[in-house]
Amino acid sequence: MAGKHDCGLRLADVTPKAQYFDRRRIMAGVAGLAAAGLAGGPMRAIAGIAAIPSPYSTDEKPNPKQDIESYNNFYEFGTGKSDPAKYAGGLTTHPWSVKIDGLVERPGDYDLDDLLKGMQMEERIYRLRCVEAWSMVVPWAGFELRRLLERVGVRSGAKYVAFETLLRPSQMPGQKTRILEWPYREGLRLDEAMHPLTILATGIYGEPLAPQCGAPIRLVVPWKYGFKSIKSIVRMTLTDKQPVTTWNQAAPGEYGFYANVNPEVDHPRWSQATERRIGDGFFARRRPTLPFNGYAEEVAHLYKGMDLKKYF
Ligand SMILES: Nc1nc2c(c(=O)[nH]1)N[C@H]1C(S)=C(S)[C@@H](COP(=O)(O)O)O[C@H]1N2
Ligand SMILES: [Mo]
Repeated sequence: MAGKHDCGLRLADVTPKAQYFDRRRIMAGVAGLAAAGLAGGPMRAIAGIAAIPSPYSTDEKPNPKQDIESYNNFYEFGTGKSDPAKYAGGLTTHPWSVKIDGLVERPGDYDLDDLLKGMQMEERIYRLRCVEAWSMVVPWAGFELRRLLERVGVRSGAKYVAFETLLRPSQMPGQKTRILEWPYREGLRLDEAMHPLTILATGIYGEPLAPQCGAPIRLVVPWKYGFKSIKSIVRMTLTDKQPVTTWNQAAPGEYGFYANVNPEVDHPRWSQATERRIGDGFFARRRPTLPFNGYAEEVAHLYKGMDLKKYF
């Protein structure tokens, strides 16, 4: 997969494309930087979304944008890996509203542009490990979910965050089938949601998310299997009950609520001990899968005392 999208490319090397700048978004990012005292600091991504680098990024080589935007799981557009790229182009992603409700101080239907105002964007280069045993490295642009939760105010008693994807069968042809129960739902325990590794992403390679990647805003939880990283979010609900989640509901014996990447707990139909890195080539050696997808140092403490074979 070498070529012009090949990604020894760092965001700093991307030629600024002034004509593509979403000026409002840039100004929001710059305002955020100034507020954080970082203006003039080591800002890397200037091709669309102003995002500062993060110590949480891996130094593994990111997959080319071409891989990231052409090999997808987004069942709202079909079950094939190339269906999302083929059919998601018609999704209207602006304007976009996110309902935040349940146990919050300031519930409401928030316009996404307003939510993003003043939000410090960061580049987070994370491994993404799908439960199907393939993986990629993605340079996200986004912000910590906890920043948003702090802004809306989590009320005492909240223990989980439930997430929902857009329900719009007219633009999401997969929703006319019953392959899953729609809308797609996911959930996190509150401490998982508040963990600094957990982000809401709005971009990849410093540019707004392609629709097949979950535009305009998606969750990214790098230590969990990819299906937890719900796309095209329209609702977040703070709740005291463990949320019903789509894949757990579809096959509880195969997809747990926790879904932490774990090489020692196999899927009933395949091993989770190794993975195929997209772009490695068909004959390449599979890579060992790491506990918590390599983020154990940051997150293992969240599950202290839990039987991870039971709470898979
Ligand atoms: N709404 C929604 N979100 C979703 C999915 C989906 O089908 N619908 N697929 C999940 C799965 S299984 C994975 S592996 C990741 C894939 O993200 P990517 O296509 O950006 O690599 O998205 C997750 N988020
Ligand atoms: Mo996945």
